[in-house]
Amino acid sequence: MQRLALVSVFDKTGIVDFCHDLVAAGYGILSTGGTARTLADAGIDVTAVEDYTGFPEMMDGRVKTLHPKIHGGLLALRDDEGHMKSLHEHGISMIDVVVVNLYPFEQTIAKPNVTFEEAVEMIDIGGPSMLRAAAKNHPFVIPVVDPVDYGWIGKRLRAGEELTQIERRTLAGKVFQTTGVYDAAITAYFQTQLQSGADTMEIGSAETARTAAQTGSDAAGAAESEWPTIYTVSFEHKQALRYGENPHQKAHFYADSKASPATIAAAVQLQGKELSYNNIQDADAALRILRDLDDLSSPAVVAVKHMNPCGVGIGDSVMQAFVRAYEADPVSIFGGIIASNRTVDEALAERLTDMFLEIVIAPDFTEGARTQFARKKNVRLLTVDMKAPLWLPGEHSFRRVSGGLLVQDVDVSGEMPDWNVVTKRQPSADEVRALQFAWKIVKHVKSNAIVLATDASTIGIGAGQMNRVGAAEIAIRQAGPKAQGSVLASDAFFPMRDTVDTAAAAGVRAIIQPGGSIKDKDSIAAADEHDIAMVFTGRRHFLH
Ligand code: 93A
Repeated sequence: MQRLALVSVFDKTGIVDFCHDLVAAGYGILSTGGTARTLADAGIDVTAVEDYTGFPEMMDGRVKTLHPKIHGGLLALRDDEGHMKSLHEHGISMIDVVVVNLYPFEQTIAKPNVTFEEAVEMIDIGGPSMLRAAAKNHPFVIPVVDPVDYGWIGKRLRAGEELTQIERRTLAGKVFQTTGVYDAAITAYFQTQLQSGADTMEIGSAETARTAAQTGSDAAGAAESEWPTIYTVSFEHKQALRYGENPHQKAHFYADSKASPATIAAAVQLQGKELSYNNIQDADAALRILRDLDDLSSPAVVAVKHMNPCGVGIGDSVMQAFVRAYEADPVSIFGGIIASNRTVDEALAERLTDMFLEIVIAPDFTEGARTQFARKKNVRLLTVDMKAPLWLPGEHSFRRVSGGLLVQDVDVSGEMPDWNVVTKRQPSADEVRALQFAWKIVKHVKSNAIVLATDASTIGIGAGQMNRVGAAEIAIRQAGPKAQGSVLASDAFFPMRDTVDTAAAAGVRAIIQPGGSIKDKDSIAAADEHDIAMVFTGRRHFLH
């Protein structure tokens, strides 16, 4: 019996050559309208699907291949007597190869001024059905979705060779990947259309902000009703990771296809081992801190361990910034990540190669710096564009909980909120600078968080404590004698006056915190007693 290939492609590139191979390999060709014409024009003997099924293509092509004579021929198990009997009874031929590519849905919606109806018409139904059927039955049917595969498959079949089961399974996997991505694009598009009156706005991705920026609409202020009923997240596979947070956890890295060049997903690695799961998280944390310091417009260096900053320094030069970040906590930086907002030069590279570091991130490295790092092959060097925005307004962050997904706006409020001095003493100019700096850092420390700082560096950081005074005690112990004359930032209000008393005893001179506790007046009284200047920001920065 002659073998059959079913060919139905939107993109006709390469299809004639491939069908020549199939014909030479002894296949008969079944094909849909436009494809059949292309093949016939090229002199290939082709049977129209409608002639084979006895049903015309109808409804403007919406129904072309959706017929049991097609799907029976694709899905029948060749080694199942019952299936073979059914084929015979209904006059169905087995189809051995399926070559399909889909209506270009994504390209269509990318065009300006496309209506919803036009977009919907570009949802391919018959194509994915044939591909999925062939992929399901891949031990017997070869599914070909990617024109890249035409060449080698044509050559093998022409040579009279069978494809191996591994090859067939690989091709089937490609099908499900393709239809999965296709459906994800449709899902995302429908989500954007769920919003009342919005033709072009998308919820829940960077696209929201980009579209909003283009249209001047306020995506970040989307009303409650505009959040989708079904929240779908779609990221593209970027890389397999050796393992997750721990060696027994498998892990992969997925990226936003439109990730800003400022993100860790777009970082360029110049040398070193592959990034690990923990590296990616830590590097991301470092970038987030650095970018919040942007408006200080000074060279800044951030050291990160376990997603918390362990030292942050600013200075007149990148070296000075590094020394300050280092001296903030020379112990914790061991095995950490260093991120700089300025080019790393040879002198700094020399210092950094003396230490054990996992990663160094910067917008650039000088030749001399690269040569220095070349001696330490394991250190991962990353460059990131630090001019492009890291976050766009309206972007969301996600946290998996058992049985659900928490979705919230990213805490992008890096700019200083209006603040309110609540004590008798006003902060001095130096203290104001230090308070602003400490406030930017405390936002990035796991809660409960306390940061002690000068106007140029952190000096003590208390992270992730279950009570606030405990976090303060850790920060103060870390600062040691440097606490004298420093400022303190707290990510959330003081539930009682104990943190102020503890800070005063260590020599802290000014405090910044959100305020809002019913016991604020006790904390204010304590600050006044100790002649501490205290500022309320009215904004909390929990980070868990
Ligand atoms: O409108 S459809 O979803 N209905 C179908 O029954 C059907 N069968 C094949 N689209 C369908 N196709 C698609 O037509 C294929 O996936 C392919 O993209 C395209 C090829 O059409 P033509 O051969 O007429 O150019």
